[in-house]
Amino acid sequence: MQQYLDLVDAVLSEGAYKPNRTGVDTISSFSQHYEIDLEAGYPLLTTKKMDGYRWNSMIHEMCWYLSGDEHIRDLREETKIWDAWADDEGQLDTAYGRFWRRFPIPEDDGRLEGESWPEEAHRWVNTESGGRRTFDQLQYVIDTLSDSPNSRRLVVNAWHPANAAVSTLPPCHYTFVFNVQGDRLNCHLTQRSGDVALGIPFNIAAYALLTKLVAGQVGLEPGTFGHTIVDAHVYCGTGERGSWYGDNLHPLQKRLRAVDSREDYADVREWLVEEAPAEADGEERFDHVP
Ligand code: UFP
Repeated sequence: MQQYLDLVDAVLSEGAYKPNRTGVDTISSFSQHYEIDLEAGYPLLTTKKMDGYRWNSMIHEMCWYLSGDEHIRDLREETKIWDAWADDEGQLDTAYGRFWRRFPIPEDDGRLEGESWPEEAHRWVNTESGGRRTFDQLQYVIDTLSDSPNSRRLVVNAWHPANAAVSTLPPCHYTFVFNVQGDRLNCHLTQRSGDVALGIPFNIAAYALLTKLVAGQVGLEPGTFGHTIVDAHVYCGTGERGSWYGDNLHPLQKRLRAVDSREDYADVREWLVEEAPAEADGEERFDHVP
């Protein structure tokens, strides 16, 4: 997928060396954007192994998002990708699907004078155990796509400031917006932080799937996926903790580690654009997905 190769190329050529909280340093660049036409086919990368366990994990993760569960008790039967973030009971404080489907509505005392929130009987409002009221953003978007496809308010937001401030892993892909042009359903994703080698290929696959699912639900064709990544980075395996991938380095990262100068990535870029696609022969890239 040319857009992905261009993205990696842009990060390596425009990016700067940047330490971060993980102790594994990155080459990082600001505000990368690209678009993919979903009508041209499903965007599953070939420069990275994406089948078998990885594909399954992506599907089950999406099912988990759609369920709105705040725990991974069902998900962890299928994939280990979220285990590290959850406790023994399967509870975790990263809330993608929970906020998609059950965004907390403040109690009365959160309102300003004269301000109103949807009433209990409203179709997108649910009352949960303990009397907490929540808002189903995904259902709102799907219903509104059917009733008013030209709406410019088709936003789903997974960022809750109070949760994000204390969460072990606040949402990386934190807001998406649907937009209809003709009979095409476009989706724009904003991601605050993107690991170009490991996370981004899954993020692309997941949102392409979501767009196809929603398009099918509301009788539209999947259109363009637009992706903005605020901090787009490649972990270069240097830093006090070395590499957190152990021996499971992406070939791109192996190349980066071999580069002496942190300023000169020209040969890595050349390899990436010219040789990496040819090397994508189904070889096992990672033994596990952390
Ligand atoms: N990351 C992704 N995509 C995801 C996800 C995480 O690229 O879907 F959940 C990466 C981005 C970053 C790290 O390298 O995980 C999260 O760290 P931080 O919270 O410091 O941005």
